[in-house]
Amino acid sequence: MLTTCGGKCYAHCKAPAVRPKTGKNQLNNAARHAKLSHAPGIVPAGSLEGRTKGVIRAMRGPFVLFQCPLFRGAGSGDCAMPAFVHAADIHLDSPLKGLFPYEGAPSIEEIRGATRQALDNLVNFVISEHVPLLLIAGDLYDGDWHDFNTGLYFAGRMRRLGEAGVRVAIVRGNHDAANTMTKTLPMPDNVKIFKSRRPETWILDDLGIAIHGQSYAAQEITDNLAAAYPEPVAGMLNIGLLHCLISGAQGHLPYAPCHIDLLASKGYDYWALGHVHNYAVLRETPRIVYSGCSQGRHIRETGPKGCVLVEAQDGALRTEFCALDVLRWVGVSADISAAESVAHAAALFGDALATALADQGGRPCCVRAILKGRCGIHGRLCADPAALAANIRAVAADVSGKRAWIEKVELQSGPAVDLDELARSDTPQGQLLRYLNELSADPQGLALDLDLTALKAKLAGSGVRIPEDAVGRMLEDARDLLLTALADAQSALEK
Ligand SMILES: [Mn+2]
Repeated sequence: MLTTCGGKCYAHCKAPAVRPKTGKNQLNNAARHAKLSHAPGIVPAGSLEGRTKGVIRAMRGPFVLFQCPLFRGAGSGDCAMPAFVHAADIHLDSPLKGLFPYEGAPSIEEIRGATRQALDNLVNFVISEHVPLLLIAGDLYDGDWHDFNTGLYFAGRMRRLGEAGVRVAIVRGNHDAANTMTKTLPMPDNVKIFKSRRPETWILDDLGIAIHGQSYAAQEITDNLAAAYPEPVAGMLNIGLLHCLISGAQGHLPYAPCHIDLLASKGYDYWALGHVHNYAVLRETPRIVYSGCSQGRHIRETGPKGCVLVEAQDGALRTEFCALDVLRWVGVSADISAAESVAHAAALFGDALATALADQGGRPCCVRAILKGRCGIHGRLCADPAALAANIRAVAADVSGKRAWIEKVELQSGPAVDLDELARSDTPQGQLLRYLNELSADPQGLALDLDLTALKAKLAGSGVRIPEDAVGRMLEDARDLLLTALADAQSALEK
């Protein structure tokens, strides 16, 4: 008989005995994988008819074993747990940006198709964890398919999940909105893509899960989609699946904007969000989560990327971030104030790189090298950026065993002189510094006659902004170069 657990446990007590329709082998597989803490029991099959569709069906016959393959083991608890995986922003077949090959860089072959490999990692993870449900919260595709291979690849992976008894719920986001995708392919039965006209609810009776979702009809959805999401289904684990920007977040396009309190007030248990590419748990109760993207694509997407494993037990949710990325973008800062030569600066960076790589699980990394500190050779570093980059790349190839790609070297160091004292001095350097200080006190760049109007017009609507301190930083670079040139001229005269 089906037992109950006082209503504390989501779904488990309502779970019918089920088996994959493809037969005995899969039932055996599923039973082997299932790690139920409840002892098997027997229920009449007639009680199992319901709205359950897809690959899972109630067994025919008068009685079936109460052996549900769809729940992960409960461990020490007294109820089996419905579990699911939340992913988003897979951007399948999106190119990686900012990787220019050079001698000693990792093999381009290894990282080609990184977004596909990350999808494979996701599929393997879902199967190996025996999770019955995968959610994808928008931007599965990067845009309209170049050809059908992108769709065929995805459908093939979904078929593999279907064979393992996994269902997949997908909403479209701004990148793969209904009207931007001109090509279509039928997806296997285990995949549900939510409609874009209005929010709908997908009820998975056997899991005790209700998923509410709505796809983007067009790229620029500025309505608050969440506002129209339906009421929660009583007695089920309710999940909101949504591609949106929570108001207040910076640096992202404001699509389907909504306030976090609105989501919290819906009465759902979990909000699976997409759009922001960083993993973030915005609220614990109810759990409101951005899974982040599954593979970083450029240097603004640094750190581990992956998915979220969610388990429900005794009415509470437990979430765990799991990395899936095959290539990681990392910013590595090194203090080079002790550097006495370009090679020495590169060696100091190599030490910092070795430390940073130890945390990346052995995967190849794309590294932005950031050099900081006041040092005597700062001017030399500024004057010959190609030599600096070559030294850094050589050290990186050495330290990483050709597993680290130097995407760019960013020099944030400064000269090892007291600039304030120098500015007060009656020297050419003092005069120069006083003039530059005047210029930097003029944030509009009027004295420099800087006219950025044309540039700003070109950038309008692209989401790219000119950093507010750009002029200040240019002046600092000019200062360091000029001070180096003056020092060089001085030492040449003294010789
Ligand atoms: Mn995205």
